[in-house]
Amino acid sequence: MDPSLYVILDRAAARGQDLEAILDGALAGGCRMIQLREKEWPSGRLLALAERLCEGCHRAGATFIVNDRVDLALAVAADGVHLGQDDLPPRAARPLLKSGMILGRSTHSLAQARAAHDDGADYIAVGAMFPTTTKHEFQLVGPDLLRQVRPETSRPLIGIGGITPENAAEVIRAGADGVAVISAVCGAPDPAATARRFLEAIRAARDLTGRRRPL
Ligand code: TZP
Ligand code: MG
Repeated sequence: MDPSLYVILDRAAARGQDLEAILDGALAGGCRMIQLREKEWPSGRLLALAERLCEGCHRAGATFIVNDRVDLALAVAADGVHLGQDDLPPRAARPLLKSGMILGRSTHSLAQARAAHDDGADYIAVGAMFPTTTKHEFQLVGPDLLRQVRPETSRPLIGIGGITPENAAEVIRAGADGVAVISAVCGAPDPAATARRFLEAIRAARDLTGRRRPL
């Protein structure tokens, strides 16, 4: 997996824009990690779209992750599942997954990040980095929490929340291996160009930190 730019496709954030078109743009712009996040539609309604998005990712050599729903991730043969603090904990979800599937975990404190590591999460998302209008009741932890978590794990760390091409470098410099973004790409007039701008900023920041991204 290459979490440098992790684009989260969210129908609500896309405001009527076609998620498949956003996916194509993100992939054309160089993104290689995608998540489907849907908080309203039931899984039966989401299945066909999830299948098409998964196929599109795999054609491009990108990783496809499903948010919240282990059953849907398995049904579409996704590469993994992303679980928040209110979802199944990794130790309960892991036995349900096929071998080799990626399990990502959202965290909002040092204690949660340590627990995610100890529970075997394959990557750890840390947020919110900056204020966001996408997630209600977000906890603003800032890049400072990344700086605290970084020495504790060599697993991929991914910053999330309010990240734009302008502030992505700050997140990488704080120790993230990548940035996860919803509105900056789903709401962009040109998702491909936006993805390119993100990746340029991320690569430039990485050159300065000298940190290699994990494989
Ligand atoms: N978790 C913490 S902040 C957030 C999530 C899902 C929302 C990120 O959305 P955006 O639009 O990139 O700020
Ligand atoms: Mg969740």
